Amino acid sequence: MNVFKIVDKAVLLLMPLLSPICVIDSHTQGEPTRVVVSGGPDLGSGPMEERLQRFRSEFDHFRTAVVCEPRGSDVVVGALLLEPTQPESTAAVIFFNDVGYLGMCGHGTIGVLTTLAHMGKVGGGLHRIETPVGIVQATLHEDRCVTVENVPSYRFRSSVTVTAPGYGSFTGDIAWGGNWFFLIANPPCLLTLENRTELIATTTAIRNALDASGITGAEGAYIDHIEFFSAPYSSENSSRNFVLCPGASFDRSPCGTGTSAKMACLYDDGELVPEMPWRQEGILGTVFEGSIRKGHDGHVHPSIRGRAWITGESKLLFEDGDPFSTGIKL
Ligand code: PYC
Repeated sequence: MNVFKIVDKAVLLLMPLLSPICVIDSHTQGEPTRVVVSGGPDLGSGPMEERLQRFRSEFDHFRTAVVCEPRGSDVVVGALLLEPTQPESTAAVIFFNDVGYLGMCGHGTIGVLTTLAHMGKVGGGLHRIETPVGIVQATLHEDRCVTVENVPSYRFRSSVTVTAPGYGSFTGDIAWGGNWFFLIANPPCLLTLENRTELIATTTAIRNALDASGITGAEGAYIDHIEFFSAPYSSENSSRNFVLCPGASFDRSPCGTGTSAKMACLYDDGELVPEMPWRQEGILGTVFEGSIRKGHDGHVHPSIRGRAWITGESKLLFEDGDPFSTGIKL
């Protein structure tokens, strides 16, 4: 299904970013997603990893123009809609933020499907969505919630200790949920919005310490998401989290890929079995309903369910001489 209009790369190179870019904004449980619905670069028709590579090397200015200030901010996750590589897929998407690219994005996938429904491009039911790290299945329900069955997730290493100078030692698990996470059970303070400055500083120091110590995900992958857990504030929920995203922002939602990584760890510990509900509360108190399924491939397939709300439809404009047409790199 062709739901996109693509601006030829040559046009973009001749008139960098002068063409309007149409976006639809939404938030999923508080976390924004900006879907680029037209005016995006032509990344070719190759495999998703190849398109991501091309985005990164030839059109990174497009990423910064769309999500960085002054048109966006560090909390906005962008989603570039692309023609899928397989006919049975509804769409392909590459997620990005102010500092780079995401493998997968749970809240963003809910935002993408809700946006496509808002545009009248898709109806209820099951949709395959291609991402650079694999295909996810997203179901649009009658109540407008979306369930995302994420890519297979797993714990890579357990009980890893790292010392963040000035902040102390932290022991956590390294897990994959479509992005790389370091998951820590003992936060230094309550997981509240009021404590966000301390939480951002501590998780940033932990991420730097992991990097400085050479502690990585599989095949040397940089761990760019740091996640603290505590008991939930609502007795209806299973746990509360705070997630530092790549860069300096924190996830306003309970983080779909972070919840997936957490459920993979719980499964490994024998604390979560297939089909058992896991309600992950985020820093705003909003919830992703999660569960896992054990696939025929032997892997844990996590699902998260949440809802997005459309917040705007805009045309991003680029006037001649604008010193910040490609965004402010903070
Ligand atoms: O929901 O997976 C997620 C996510 C990642 C970064 C921000 N949100």
